[in-house]
Amino acid sequence: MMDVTEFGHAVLAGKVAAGARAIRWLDDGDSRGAAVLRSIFAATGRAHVVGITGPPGAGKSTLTDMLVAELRKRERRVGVIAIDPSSPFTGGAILGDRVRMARHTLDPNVFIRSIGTRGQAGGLSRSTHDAALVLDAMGYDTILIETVGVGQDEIDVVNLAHTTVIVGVPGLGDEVQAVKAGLMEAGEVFVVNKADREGFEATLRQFELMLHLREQSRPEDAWSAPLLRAVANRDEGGGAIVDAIEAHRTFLKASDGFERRSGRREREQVLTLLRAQLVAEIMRGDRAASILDDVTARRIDPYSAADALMSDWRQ
Ligand SMILES: Nc1nc2c(ncn2[C@@H]2O[C@H](COP(=O)(O)OP(=O)(O)OP(=O)(O)O)[C@@H](O)[C@H]2O)c(=O)[nH]1
Ligand SMILES: [Mg+2]
Repeated sequence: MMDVTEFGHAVLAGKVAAGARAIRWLDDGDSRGAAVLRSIFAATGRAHVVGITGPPGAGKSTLTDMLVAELRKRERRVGVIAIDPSSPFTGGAILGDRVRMARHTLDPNVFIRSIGTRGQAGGLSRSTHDAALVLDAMGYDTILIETVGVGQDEIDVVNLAHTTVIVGVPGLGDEVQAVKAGLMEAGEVFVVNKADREGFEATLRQFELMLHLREQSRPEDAWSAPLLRAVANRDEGGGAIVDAIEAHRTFLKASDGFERRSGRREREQVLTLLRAQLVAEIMRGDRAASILDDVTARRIDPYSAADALMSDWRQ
């Protein structure tokens, strides 16, 4: 059994087994994960982190697979983090993703991990971020994070990225349309996938209009988000999407945007960890549990309960 320092070296040397173990430890909250992270952190901050998001079934995994192929043509080393959504739309996505990305599993320059969301309650962005750091330390140049754009957790995950690709498709119902409106704010590269499908032109025009309105509403924005088309299951459109992703990286690098985005992410991580530690500490012990019972029984209101817990903790 390697000690933690050796693990750190193995991660930095790009050893897949060590990386996978470190990600698992971090995900489980095992203290060895934090120790490995400590020893690799200084070497991180190089990878370009790219979020791929959109409604369920939009073809995100198929598209991710296509982007991996395109990035490999350009000799980039690629890490992929697929979020397995607990969303009722998409149960069992992991197996599908494995199949969809199967052509890359033997490529030593591609590393694919799935992260589960069940029972994570807000911890999804933390474990995704940790996994991205490990992949970064392992020397992957580009890290693609696939997530379904349905909930706040998923939007938080997208906020981890330097560059976000929003994937739309023809023929979405009103419900998903609303989700899309929320996502429109976040993206830097837009793709309408399934360009072979009926309704494609109409969807493209909707996106054009939304992007036009978006540009008008933020005249100070120097990045003009491109709108691209793809037929991911036929490997069509990947070149232009990777061009756009890399152009955005160049754009960020031309100012201090790249470091600023990563820096914001790390600082938020500190706050996330602090919140978790503080809550755990404050809630330790029987008295905290009995105050919560009092809230359940409506003997004390939540504000008074929080005040009581804080003042207990301060003493
Ligand atoms: N016609 C057509 N089908 C596509 C295209 N891209 C993907 N598909 C199919 O759409 C289905 C869903 O693709 P996925 O890649 O699993 O979609 P996803 O967005 O990752 O799905 P979830 O992760 O479950 O939300 C699969 O059957 C794909 O083969 C496309 O461009 N055209
Ligand atoms: Mg998928």
